[in-house]
Amino acid sequence: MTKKWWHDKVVYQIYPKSFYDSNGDGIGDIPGIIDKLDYIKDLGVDVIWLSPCYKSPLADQGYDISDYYSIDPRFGTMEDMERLIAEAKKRGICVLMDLVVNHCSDEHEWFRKACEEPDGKYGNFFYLRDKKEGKAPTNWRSCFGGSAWDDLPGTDKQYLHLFHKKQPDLNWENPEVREEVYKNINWWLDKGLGGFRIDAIMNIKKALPMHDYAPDREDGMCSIGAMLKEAQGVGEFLTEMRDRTFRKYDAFAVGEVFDANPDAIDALIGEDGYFSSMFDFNEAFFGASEKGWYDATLITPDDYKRCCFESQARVGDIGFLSNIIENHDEPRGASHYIPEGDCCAESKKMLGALNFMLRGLPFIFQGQEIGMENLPLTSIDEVDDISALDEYKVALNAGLTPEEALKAVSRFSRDNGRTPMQWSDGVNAGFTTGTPWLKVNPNYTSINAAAQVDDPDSVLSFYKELITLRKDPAYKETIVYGALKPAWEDRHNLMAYYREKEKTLLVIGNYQKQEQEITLPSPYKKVLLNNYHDIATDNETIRLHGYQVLILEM
Ligand code: TEU
Ligand code: CA
Repeated sequence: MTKKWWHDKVVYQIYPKSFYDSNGDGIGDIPGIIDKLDYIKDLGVDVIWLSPCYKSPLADQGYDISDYYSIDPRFGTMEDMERLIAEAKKRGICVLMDLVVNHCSDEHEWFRKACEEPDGKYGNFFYLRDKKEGKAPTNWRSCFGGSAWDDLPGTDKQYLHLFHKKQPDLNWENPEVREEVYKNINWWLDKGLGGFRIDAIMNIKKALPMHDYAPDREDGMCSIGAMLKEAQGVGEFLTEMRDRTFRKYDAFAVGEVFDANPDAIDALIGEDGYFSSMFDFNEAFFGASEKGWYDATLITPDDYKRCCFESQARVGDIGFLSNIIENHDEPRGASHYIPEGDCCAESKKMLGALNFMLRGLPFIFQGQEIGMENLPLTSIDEVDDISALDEYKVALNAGLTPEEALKAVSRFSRDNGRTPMQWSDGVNAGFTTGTPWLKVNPNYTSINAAAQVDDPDSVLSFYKELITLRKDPAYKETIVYGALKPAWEDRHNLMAYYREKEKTLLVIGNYQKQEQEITLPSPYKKVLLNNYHDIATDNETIRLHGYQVLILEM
């Protein structure tokens, strides 16, 4: 395998709106990120990914872009962005932006022009169709609820939006659209970006001609999954995009790929893949139900282990997954993957280490490194996330009581990852001097960065140790390139695996509160990391404490 500059990196995802507010308007901003670069540097990461901060009406918090060439004034200016890239570079950190090109905003000038002249040039930038007997052209349900079609204002046509109605899908079949996208990507790469995280990218190819699919809920509609499965030829677009943009710059590109076909791994992230890497969502999507969030099955430690190992086996040494326990769309990993009632510093460290040591690129979402947790909801009025608001309705329609529906939504609401970063135990967790745009998690008085930064036993210090270990010249080759082999795979509530190359490392997590004993096949040489101060062992038999995690050199 040819070595690439990004193979050994650790990425930190920033959700700008909730990271740090530099001017007291309650909204995090780019100057705020610059203020915190030393914190990021100190953590040890070398790449930051910014969720969108382009000009946007923020109908979907920036994933609805109205101008790809400017920064939204709420986040700052283009000069701020350039300064961020330069200041990051001084610290050896490179910046990735979010590439959102499946759709734009209905406030983008392309869409406005399409409304003015549906049969003109810009009409062909979107998927416009005539109504079918007065109804939507197809029975597709948008990802955020309701029909994926809405009236094109001022016309008798409808336009397609796989997401929110303020996110019209771009017509990738039109070469002019693709040219616009490539021009924009290169314009940003010329500014010195390291690359992009690519949003909802597998959605760009639609099955044509468009038609109905079997309804999967009582609303008579179907999720877009069936259509996407039928769509053929996305690879042609992705190859073209790669060759016209990323490849020329040796940029890093990580795709948001759901439902990757196991036969397509090589095409996606192999040596000559469309992307450098793609996220592993196997754990995140475990238990999801066609019916909605209210019907989801909760994941257990054994399921978590199985999902991780399944993904690892599928990818093998073909390429590099990007491993996450959370992001801006997911619940907090600590709340989601640790059984209820067991969330504590030890279990958070265990989960962090088990995920971080997998083969692939570790991604850390802002706040994960201090063990931030889900936001307890007291009322649906506290919810901002458009997806959670829709799922609340879905749950009520299915007959759940408002209390039950709120509970279901609480568990998965995308707001969980979007509450302001908890910097200190000061006012608004030190995030803003104004009124935060989204409620601060009340646990900030105990969970915050200031309290952890000088505490060697904190979750934050543990993450720093994990990053230091990944960069240690003695272990780096093994941690980055080594094969992953599961150990004691059938043991209940135990997740363990070897990483093998120049060295043999054994990662062992006791995924439960109770102690658990294991007998090593041979004595270990060295303890590289331990979330407890001791190991109860005679070197071959180890009595693991509850949620103890060990990284051993064998
Ligand atoms: O997410 C794509 C996507 O499919 C998500 O909608 C995901 O299934 C959902 O959030 C789970 O609740 C990307 C972005 O990450 C997300 O923030 C955007 O809302 C979406 O694209 C549209 O741009
Ligand atoms: Ca601000």
